[in-house]
Amino acid sequence: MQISAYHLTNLAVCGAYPTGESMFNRRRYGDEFSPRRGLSGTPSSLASRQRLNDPQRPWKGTVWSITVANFIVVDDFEDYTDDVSSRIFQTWRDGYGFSEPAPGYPGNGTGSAVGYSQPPFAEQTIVQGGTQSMPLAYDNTGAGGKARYSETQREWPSPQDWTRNNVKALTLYFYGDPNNTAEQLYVAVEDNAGHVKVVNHPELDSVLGASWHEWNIELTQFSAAGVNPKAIKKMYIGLGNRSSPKAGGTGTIYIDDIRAYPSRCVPSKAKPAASLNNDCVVDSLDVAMMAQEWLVRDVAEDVWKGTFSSQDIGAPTPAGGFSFDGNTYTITADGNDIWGSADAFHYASRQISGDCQITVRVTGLQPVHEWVKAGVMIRDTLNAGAPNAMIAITGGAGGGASFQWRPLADGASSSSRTLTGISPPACVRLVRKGDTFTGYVFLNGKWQQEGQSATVPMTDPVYIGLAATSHVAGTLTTATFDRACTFSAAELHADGIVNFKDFAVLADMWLEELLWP
Ligand SMILES: [Ca+2]
Ligand SMILES: [Ca+2]
Ligand SMILES: [Ca+2]
Repeated sequence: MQISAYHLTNLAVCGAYPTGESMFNRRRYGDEFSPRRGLSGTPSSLASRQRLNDPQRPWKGTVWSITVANFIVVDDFEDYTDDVSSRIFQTWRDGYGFSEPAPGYPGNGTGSAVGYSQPPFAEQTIVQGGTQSMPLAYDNTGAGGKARYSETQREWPSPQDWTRNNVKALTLYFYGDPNNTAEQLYVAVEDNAGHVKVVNHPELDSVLGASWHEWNIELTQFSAAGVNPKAIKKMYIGLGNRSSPKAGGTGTIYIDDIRAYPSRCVPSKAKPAASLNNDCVVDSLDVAMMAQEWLVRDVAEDVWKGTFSSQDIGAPTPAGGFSFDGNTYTITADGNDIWGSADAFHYASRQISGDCQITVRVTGLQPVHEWVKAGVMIRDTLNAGAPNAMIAITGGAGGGASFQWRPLADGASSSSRTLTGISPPACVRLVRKGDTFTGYVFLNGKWQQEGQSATVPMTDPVYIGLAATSHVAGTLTTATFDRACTFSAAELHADGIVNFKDFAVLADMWLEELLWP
């Protein structure tokens, strides 16, 4: 069952009107379309307006399929222009303010700057949806008070009801930059009685990632703090600490697609254990995925039977480190890169002979560079230019993961980066069979091979273990790992093989659905 959308199929359009509020007053991009008033109207009334392919001159015809997304658009940043009456920083007010139209706005006193100083004022390349997003520059280096945090606010002329259509969560997308100073990203809302609640993003480093991040906030976080969700008057987006400002740094992030959603499928927040295909319902798709894994067995990994020793390879400065607390393996690492003809990184490894494999989950990786790397490696020696093979999670580059290898000592490195959409937490596996090395990423519910296998001759014993490099000489990154990956998502009954016992668990959860919040 599709729960986040209306599907209209093959409806005859009996009456079409060229004027009035209609779905075609809004833009359509890709397969998604955002009605100005969200869920206004019923599927049949929406379908009866106009035909898809010419919003200016509607005619009667057949609508084959329309999907109307099930959310309220708070702001998608598509309506701002370079005209004096509709510039982005006139709605999202910042520290700079503006002079026209009169009487202008003197600025909110914080270190924020919304939009660019020259047209086009909105960002038109780095966008999550449509053709525009909001650049939000921050400068928390000021002398004190408001000059030490950066905030933009939007005020609605009349209070907004954020309970209509049963909405339960606020979602926004943001995009960072590894050159940013890490500052706390927050969203605050204020009701018409002046009650304000600030919600911080859970990760301080979130503004360093050069990719779009979806941030889901349960609306009860605001209402539980006394903010009336039926009368939202202002929304703030900021960086720093607005209640106790302290000196910080600078940077720029981009904001797009601020929406209010009813409960919906958010697999990263909630899904039934037996939904193998990363949606929120247990159905035939999951049976099909289990069939693909049928009788797959767990493989013993001897690497975990010993203890790791750790060292810097290639003499990076400052020195890195390694620790294990019984559950989490942590590496701090400097280093130019693991690439080219010589490497600089931190390596926690042990020696092993013969065919072997290692599987870990990279649970966190501080994104100090888009090519920061953390993953599993098998290496001939501990020399900087040693032959090696590695499957690494990155800071976003290469689709988020790279399988790479250096076949000859002090020779060039090669890589494969065909899988995309990968970010921590992510499971990776490296397998050695003879001189053949194969890298895998666990993606969309199953293990997927990254590119082709590589041939890297090595002499036993080899070094196998965990590796990380910051890719920024002089700057450390922190990578964390654990062993929470299963050999198959279909292993619902934990006995080391996918068989009827796992199917029994799945059948027991048949058509179970879990939405968030
Ligand atoms: Ca947009
Ligand atoms: Ca499913
Ligand atoms: Ca099993």
